[in-house]
Amino acid sequence: MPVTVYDHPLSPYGQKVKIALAEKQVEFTTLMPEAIGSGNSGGVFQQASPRGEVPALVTDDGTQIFDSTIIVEYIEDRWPQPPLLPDTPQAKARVRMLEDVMDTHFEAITCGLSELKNFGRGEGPLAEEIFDRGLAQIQQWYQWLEAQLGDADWFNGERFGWGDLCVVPFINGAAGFGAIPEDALADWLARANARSSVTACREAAQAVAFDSEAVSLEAVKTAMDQGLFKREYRDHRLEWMIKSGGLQIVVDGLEKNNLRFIEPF
Ligand SMILES: N[C@@H](CCC(=O)N[C@@H](CS)C(=O)NCC(=O)O)C(=O)O
Repeated sequence: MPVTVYDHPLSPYGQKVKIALAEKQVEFTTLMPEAIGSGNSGGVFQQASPRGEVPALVTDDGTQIFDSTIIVEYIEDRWPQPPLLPDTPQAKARVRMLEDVMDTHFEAITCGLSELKNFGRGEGPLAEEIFDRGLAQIQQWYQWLEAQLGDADWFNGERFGWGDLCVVPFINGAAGFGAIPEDALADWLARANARSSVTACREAAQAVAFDSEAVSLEAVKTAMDQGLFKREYRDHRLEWMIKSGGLQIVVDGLEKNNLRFIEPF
């Protein structure tokens, strides 16, 4: 059954899905939706993911799924071996809480840092202040994560699994902004990054990040002004920007019409 993942290599959510499929040895192809980030992609992707978010999973039996958590749940049900979740109800719940924290609280920070650094939101000392606040928040989450890991080799328990694939893409993203983990978390990251499923995602992300270095911030800002990007500020992202001091950034984005919320679909 051919499996297609609509994806952007820099999306940590997309990476969760690709790591899960690779760990299960399920073959898949990736497609980058046209005009991703504009809210106007259209086609099969938009049908599968009416919020216009990557990842979306599409198979030739008509399966169309959006949201990384729901997709990984499908993958675990559809291809149960090897299991990605740990065995006990308590351990499963612990992993699901970890995933929720990474998907909402943690990603809100890295997404916000990207808005400031890569998309040119905000300017001058305020942008720098918000950026530093984000880095400090990441350090607090690193402490929480270290406590979650304890003495174990893996967040999932005895073997690499869901508890790890839901953390590693986000920490690699944060490290890209200079938030490098230390001690036990650094050791865990090195172990996780050594897995071929994770290495493949990092290489794909680095290839795109390298390309985008050729694109100047000025060019990105011009594209933003022309409405070519309309970035989604759903849920936790909006909360993060406001609570970290960026209310004016939200107001400016609404005025320039280069950020979006979800409409009924
Ligand atoms: N809860 C969703 C979040 C997916 C998401 O936010 N994806 C981002 C990329 S990291 C996206 O596609 N954004 C589209 C946009 O900004 O227009 C999931 O787990 O899949």
